[in-house]
Amino acid sequence: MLSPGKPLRDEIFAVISREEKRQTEEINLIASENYSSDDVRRATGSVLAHKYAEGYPAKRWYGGCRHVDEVEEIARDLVKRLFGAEHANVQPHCGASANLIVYSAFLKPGDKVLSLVLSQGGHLSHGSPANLSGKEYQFVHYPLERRSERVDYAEMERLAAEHQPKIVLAGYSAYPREVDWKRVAEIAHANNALAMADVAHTAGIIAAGHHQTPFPHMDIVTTTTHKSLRGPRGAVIMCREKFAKEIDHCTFPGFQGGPFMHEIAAKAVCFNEAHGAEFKAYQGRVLRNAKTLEEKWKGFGGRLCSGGTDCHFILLDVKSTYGITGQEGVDRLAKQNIAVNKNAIPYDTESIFKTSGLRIGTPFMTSRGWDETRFAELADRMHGILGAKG
Ligand code: DSN
Repeated sequence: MLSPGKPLRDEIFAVISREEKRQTEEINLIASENYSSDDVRRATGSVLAHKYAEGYPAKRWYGGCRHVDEVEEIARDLVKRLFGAEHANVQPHCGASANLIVYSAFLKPGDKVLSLVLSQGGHLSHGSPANLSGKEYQFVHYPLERRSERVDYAEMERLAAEHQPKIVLAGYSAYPREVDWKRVAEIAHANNALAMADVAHTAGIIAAGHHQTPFPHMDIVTTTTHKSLRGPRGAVIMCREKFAKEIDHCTFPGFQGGPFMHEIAAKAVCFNEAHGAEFKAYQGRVLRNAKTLEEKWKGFGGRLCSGGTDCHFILLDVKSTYGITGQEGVDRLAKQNIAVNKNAIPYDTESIFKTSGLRIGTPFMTSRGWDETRFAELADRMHGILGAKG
C-alpha cells in the first residue's frame, strides 16, 4: 500500500479508470445495475454535495438552502408525475433504508408484515432474519405457487386473513413477472392492512408505462433510483397524501440526518430523462432483449423459473438445465468476462451460497446499445460456456 500523498491519490483515480474500463469492456448482466447518463453523474459530482439541508423545502434548519430547495421541489414533482403519486419523499439514501422508514412509520416492534421470502425472490429488507426488518418486526411469508412459480395470491389472501398483518408487501428482486397490484391492494385493504409496493427492480419499466404503476391501488411505494430507472444511487418513497406526514417525519428526523442534495439533484435529472420518449423506447428494448433471452433458452430446452419473463431479466435454473450450481455458472462466465449473479430459485435445494440459479438481466447492456441480435448471440455463447463438460 502506498503512503498517503500524491502517488496514492493518483492510484485512487487509476482504480476508478480501471473500473470505468471494466464497465465498458465486460459484459454486465447484473439485473440491478445500470449505466447512468453523463448528466446524472455530473449532478452526483456537483457542489450540492457540500450543502447541509436538514428538513424539507422552505422548512430547513440551516440557511443558504434556496437553491437546494428548488432542486428538491423539482425532483418531487417529476417523480410524482412519473408514478401517479400524491406525495413523494426523495431523501432516502437507499432502498433498504426506504423500506425501514416505511416500517418505522406504521409499525411497532413485533407487528406483523406479510411478504415474499428472500429465497423466492423477495429482498433482505422484506424480513430476512439477518436484516433489521426481520429482527424488529414479525414477517410472515406468502409463497410462490410451486408448479407455476408465480405469486400465490390465494395463499396471500388466506395468510392475510389468518395473521392480520399491518402491511402487505409486494414487489420483488428476483421475480420475473408483473405484479397484480389491484389484487394485492384488495387483499391488504380487506384485512385493514396497508398495501406497500417495493418496485426497485421494475421502476424504470413502470415509469416508461410498460408495466402498470402501483397507484392508485397501493398506499405506499418505495423504489431505488439506480436500477432500471438508470439514475444515481438512492431511493424514493411515494404515498397517498394522507400518509405524507408520517413518511416525511420518519425519514427526517426519524431515520436520516442531512439529505444528500447532490443525489437529489441527480434523481431530478434521472426523473426528467424518464419523462422522455427515448427513455420509453429504451425500456421497450430492455424488455425485448429479455424476451430474446427467454426465447433462446427455451430453444435450448433450458428451464426458466416461472416459465419466462415479463420484465428485465430471466431466472435460469442452471442446476436442472446444465447440472451445475449458480456459483459454478458465475465462475465459468466470469472467466469469459461476463458478469452475472447467482440466485436462489423457488424451492431451491442448494444453499444460498451456491444456489441453483442465475439471474440474467438486460438493463446495463441495453444502455450500452445492445439489441436483440447481440443478446441472441450472447445467449448462444453463454449456453456453450455453461453446458461445457467439466
Ligand atoms: N442488490 C439488489 C439486487 O441485486 O437485486 C437488491 O438490493
